[in-house]
Amino acid sequence: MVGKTGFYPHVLERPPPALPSRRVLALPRIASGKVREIYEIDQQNLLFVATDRISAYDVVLGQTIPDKGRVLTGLSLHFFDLLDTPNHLVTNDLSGVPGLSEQDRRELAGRAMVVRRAEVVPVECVVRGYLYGSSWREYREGGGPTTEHLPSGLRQAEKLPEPTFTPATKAATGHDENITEAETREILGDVLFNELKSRSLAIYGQAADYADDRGVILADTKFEFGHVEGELLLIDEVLTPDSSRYWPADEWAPGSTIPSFDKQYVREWLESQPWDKDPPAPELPEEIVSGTRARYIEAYERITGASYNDYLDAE
Ligand code: PZK
Repeated sequence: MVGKTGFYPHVLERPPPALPSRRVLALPRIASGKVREIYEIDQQNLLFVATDRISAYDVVLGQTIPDKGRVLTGLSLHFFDLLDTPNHLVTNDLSGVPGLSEQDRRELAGRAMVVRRAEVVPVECVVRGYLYGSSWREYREGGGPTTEHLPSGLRQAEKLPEPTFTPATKAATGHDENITEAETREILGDVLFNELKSRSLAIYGQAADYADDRGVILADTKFEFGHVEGELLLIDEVLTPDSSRYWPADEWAPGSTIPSFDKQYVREWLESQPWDKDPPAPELPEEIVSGTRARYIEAYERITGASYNDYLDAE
């Protein structure tokens, strides 16, 4: 897609400061993921930070993608605003966050959000509109938790008759594990299950229609929810390329693999290397880093319809 619609020289002209891979702020860190971190501000509020780290084949690479964390945060903010669903966002204005140095504020600008601290629901709310990834593997191998409600005869990447709610849990290995509807109801109870399913399907439907209008397919996505004072809020990052599978509509055809918007460049280069997918991954050449950065920025601009430079300038 970048190859067809071009690079963004006006964006690439201004290389941003690269985010050091794992900065420790003077705030307690309460959670650390492969590419994101959560710090405690106070009893009610957390600081959610998207770093520039990137993972591929479940391995965090040694190089960062400058601006990736800002692109993902910009997309989350865009969708929190667009979706009419209660969420954990308090503000992206960090001026009221105590204990940050001037350097912290510069580095965090555009990549951090103040969010309400919630009681996290222990199930990943995955919605799929297309048959791909782990669901396609289950289907091809005779069926599994995500294929319970599917007809036979579907092909890889085929559009499902209707979007499906296919929850997963964080297994001890750190990998997500798909679970059946019965297992999910066991964990959540029927009332919460039904609420999460209808909220997740409604949000997916709204976002998929929105993406469709921009020539982008939202193949699947993963939501997380949490409770604050009895209210069920959408939390975490939302509808980013890290939590979702976005495809350029003109590159979709059922019956084959589809190149993903953002990481395809990295994956194809890694595939061309003699590497067994055990860490560490081979070092990315500069042109793969800059090409991947351009694709994240293109994803931001295509999905939001706004200029990434304008996002940076507003921060
Ligand atoms: C929370 N995670 C997952 C995300 C990580 C881990 N609003 C919230 N309140 C309480 N807890 C969480 C959230 C949110 N969002 C989310 N873990 C805790 C996660 C990012 C990085 F290391």
